[in-house]
Amino acid sequence: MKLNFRVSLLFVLSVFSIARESGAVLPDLCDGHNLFMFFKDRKDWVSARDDCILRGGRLALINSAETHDAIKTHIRNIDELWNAAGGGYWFGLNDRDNEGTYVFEGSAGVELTYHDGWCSEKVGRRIVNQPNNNTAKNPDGQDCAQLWRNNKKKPKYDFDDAYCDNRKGYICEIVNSQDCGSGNLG
Ligand SMILES: [Ca+2]
Ligand SMILES: [Ca+2]
Repeated sequence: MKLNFRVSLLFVLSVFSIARESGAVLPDLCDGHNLFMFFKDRKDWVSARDDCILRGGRLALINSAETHDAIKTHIRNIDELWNAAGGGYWFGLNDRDNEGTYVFEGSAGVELTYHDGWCSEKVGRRIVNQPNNNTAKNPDGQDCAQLWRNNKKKPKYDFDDAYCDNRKGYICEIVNSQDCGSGNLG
């Protein structure tokens, strides 16, 4: 079944003032039930998670090609989102508790079942696949997932595990949002 993703350009800001006390106002994305909110003020992963919770949501759960493609298209269509702050956008996927076991934060331990989202690229003759738990800059490795910009000319926004302390933009998701129903201005 094809979800009806719609861009909701939120011109009636008063309706959303509680959810938007801080952070730049950027166009949201609605899948008919859940509202995906994009933020370019850079935060580390935990701070981004906490901000999403304060807004009544969670870091986004992206566990299907459909959702991933809709978000990628949304980012590509909107100039402000194209240049990701910090080189990518945090979302809810992480392996902080158990290395190599990826779950979604705020989703009662929902595990990753959509594995095609990970970035895979050719570097010279090698294929580099994410997640790689890179320890070059931190011996603890990489335990928080971003949608990785990855390429200046043709951003991919595929999944990459990154250092949780890095400061990036982020995507919150409000489940069954009232702003995502008949009141949506999309
Ligand atoms: Ca890891
Ligand atoms: Ca990585």
